[in-house]
Amino acid sequence: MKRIERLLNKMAAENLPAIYVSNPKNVRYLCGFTGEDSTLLLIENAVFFITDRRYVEQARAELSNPIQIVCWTQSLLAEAAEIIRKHHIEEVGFEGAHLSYSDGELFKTLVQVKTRIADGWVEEFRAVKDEDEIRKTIEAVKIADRTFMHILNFIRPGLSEKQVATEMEHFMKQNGSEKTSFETIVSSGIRSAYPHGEASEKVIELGDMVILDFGATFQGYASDMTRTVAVGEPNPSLAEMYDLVLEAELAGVNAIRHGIKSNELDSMIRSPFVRENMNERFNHGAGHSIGLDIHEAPYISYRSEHEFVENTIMTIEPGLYLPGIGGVRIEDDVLVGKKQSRVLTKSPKRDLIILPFFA
Ligand SMILES: [Mn+2]
Repeated sequence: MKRIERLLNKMAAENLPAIYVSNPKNVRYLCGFTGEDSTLLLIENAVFFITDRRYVEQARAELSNPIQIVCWTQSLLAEAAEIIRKHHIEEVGFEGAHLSYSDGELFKTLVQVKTRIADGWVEEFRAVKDEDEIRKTIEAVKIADRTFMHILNFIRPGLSEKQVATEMEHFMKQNGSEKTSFETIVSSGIRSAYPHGEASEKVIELGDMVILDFGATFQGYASDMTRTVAVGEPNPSLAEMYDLVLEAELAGVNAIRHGIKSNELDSMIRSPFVRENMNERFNHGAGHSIGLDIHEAPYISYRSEHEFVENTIMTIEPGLYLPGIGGVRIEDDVLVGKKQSRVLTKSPKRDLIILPFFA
C-alpha cells in the first residue's frame, strides 16, 4: 500500500481528486497484480481495482485489503466512469500515453467531468528501485550472465542465428526466467551492422562478428545485456572497433553515479567515438532504465538534463555499425550509487572473445 499512498499524496499535492491508472506495469507496480486487462481507479478515500471475471480470483489472491475489486459489467471504461460519477468527483487524471486515442475520447465522454493527462506520475516512482526490486533485477541479470557463458560453448559456424537464439531462450527459461525480456537479438556478419537485428535464418560463418543482445525476466523484472563475439578471426577493422566500443562503454560505467546529468553522461560515452570520427556510426541511445519494463525512464540522451539518482538501474550500451561490414555493441546493467555505481552484469568483455571456444 505504500506505493498507492505515495500516489495519493502526489494527487493531493497536484490537486487531483481521482486518477485512472491503465498502464499494466503501473497497475502491477502499485498493487502487485500480475494479470492483464485490469485498471486502478484511485480517489481520495478509496482504491478500486477494475477487472473482468477471468481475473477476479487472481486479484483476490494478489491484492491486499483496502483495495476494492470491481468486476465490470459494460466495459472497463464505463465501470470507471460509473464510480467517478457515484463519488461526485470533479476531475480525473488518466494516462494518455496508455490509452488509445479512441479510448481516451470515449473515457472523456463517459466521465462527463474535467479530465487531466497524468502521464509519467507512476513511472517517476518506478525510476528509483527499492531493495526488493534490486534483488529481483539481480536475479534476472544472473540468468543472463549464465546464459552468455553457456552460449559461448554452443555457437559455431553453420548454426543459424535463430538456432542460437532458441538455445539462449530455452536456457534462460530453464534457469528461472519467466520469459525473455524482449525478442532475443542474434545478428551475425553483415547483419551485425543492424543495431536491432532480431535472430534470422542467416547461418553464422567463419569471420562473422555476432552481437548477442538478450535478457531474462525474474518476478517481473527485466535484465538486458549485450556482448559481441567473433567466430573465427574477424575483419581487423571490427576487432579495432571492439576496443573503441569497450572504451566508450567503460567511460559510461565509470562515470555514472548519483547527481550526474544524462547529457553529461551521454557525451562521456560518445567521446572516444568523437575523437576517432566515428560518432555518426553510433546510431541509437546510449542507455535506458530497466525494471518492470525493458525500456523505461530515465534515458541517457544528449537532449536530457535529467540528473540520475541513487538506486536507478541503467543500461550502458554504446555500439558502432559499419553498413555492409558489421557491428559491435557492449551493454551492461548498472545500479546507480551515491559515490560509486555497481555493475550488475558480470559477463567477460575485456578482450574480444573469438569462437569456437575450447575451454
Ligand atoms: Mn538495452
